[in-house]
Amino acid sequence: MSSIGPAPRHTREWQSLDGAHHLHGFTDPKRLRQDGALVIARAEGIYLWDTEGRRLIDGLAGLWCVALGYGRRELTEAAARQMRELPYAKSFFGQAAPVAIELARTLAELAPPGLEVAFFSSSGSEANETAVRLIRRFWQLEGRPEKRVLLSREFAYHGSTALTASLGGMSAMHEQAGVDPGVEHVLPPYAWRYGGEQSAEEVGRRAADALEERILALGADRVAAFFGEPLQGAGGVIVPPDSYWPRVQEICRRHDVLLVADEVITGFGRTGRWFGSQHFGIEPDLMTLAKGVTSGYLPLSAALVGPRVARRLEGGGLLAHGYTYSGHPVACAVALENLRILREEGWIERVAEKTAPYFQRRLRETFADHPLVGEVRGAGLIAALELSPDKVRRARFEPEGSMGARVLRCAEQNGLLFRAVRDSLCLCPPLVIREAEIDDLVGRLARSLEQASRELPAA
Ligand code: PXG
Repeated sequence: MSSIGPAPRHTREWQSLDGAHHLHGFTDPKRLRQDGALVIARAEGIYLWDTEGRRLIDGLAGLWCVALGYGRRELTEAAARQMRELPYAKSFFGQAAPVAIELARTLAELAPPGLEVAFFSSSGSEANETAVRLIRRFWQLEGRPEKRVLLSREFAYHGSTALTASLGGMSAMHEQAGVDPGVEHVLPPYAWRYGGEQSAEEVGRRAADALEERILALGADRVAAFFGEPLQGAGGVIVPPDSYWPRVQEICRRHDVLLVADEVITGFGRTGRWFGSQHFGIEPDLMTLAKGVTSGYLPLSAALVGPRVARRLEGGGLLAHGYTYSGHPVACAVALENLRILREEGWIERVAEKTAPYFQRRLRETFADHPLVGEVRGAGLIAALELSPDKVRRARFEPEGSMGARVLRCAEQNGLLFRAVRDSLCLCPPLVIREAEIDDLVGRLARSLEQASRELPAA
């Protein structure tokens, strides 16, 4: 076999080179040097293999993105074909590649009505940056340039660029990146954490009302937009109750605040609908997309713009915004092929009808009564187990996150990867996961939770 890529090395050698030369995102470098990176060599379906030949279930679909799972040859071939034909084309100065135009048309067809115009970029962060740029331009053109404040929620994740780190609601990121004075955060509809005696529906109404109070306190004439993930992924899979989004929608309309749905995780079938907005009944003015649009095989993202903003921009002259890789033809070709497969093979219907109900039921029947599991929450093929040392009092582990990290370590030993956010174990497997594989995942998770709780000091 001809060799592609770097010469093989032993795991320890990879780890030592990695520790010396590679700075990782969301990783403590010193700790990584001690522990050594988990070096992944190859993947197929929902499984990864590390350089020791160990097989692991990818319970987070990479980083919430590998919708079709690994090893889909059609995606590889679409990329190779496009690379041979036209490996690069810009979208600046009125140019475009046919694949970029075709992808924009396809997204308009799949998206909720009205969201018919796409601005392409390469990451979720850039798509949200684009949304901010378009929103600011929109209010300028409306003759209301003082509408500039951006609202979002605690525990939101909207990216890691200088502005989107502020736009998200992650305190660790705020501590390092600062918070832009033009961004404000409000209460999320996180019933387990903030509910107390209140029902989830009441917390949903309270969180929506908190948004309105902030708009009123700032003055609606200063507020440009509200950004929200239909359900909050990286914040710990926070699923809003039914009371939340209709009220938020109504508040945004009444105060003329643009509503942006960040569908970077929830887009392309994760909830069992094409978009989380459809699942929760949201009618956003703009929508941002990334991750699942290419199943993560290549970087591509988009901001979709609804009719009100699109019409304004149309009359606004030159749009002074763009990225070198906007509408990159190879990424667009992979996205088109990924969307074709999702559509023609009926994966999203399968998630809605079969896999998601099975996944949610198996998690609930296995973990809901576990003494350390305060709550099992989720929608579609995304879920979290919120761990608590005393679920009646909804106590938190000390320090917060310690138990989540411990279960995660046990799970890796048991051949399962997922994400621990504080003490919420977050699962987001590829959409192509089968029922038997869900059983396997649930079994490994249960074993890991048992092992981690046995390590707990006696109360
Ligand atoms: N919006 C949402 C909803 C996301 O989940 C982004 C925007 C930013 O996308 P890019 O492509 O710029 O990374 C994301 C990304 C985590 C974690 O802690 C989650 C993401 C990224 C990094 C870490 O689980 N999601």
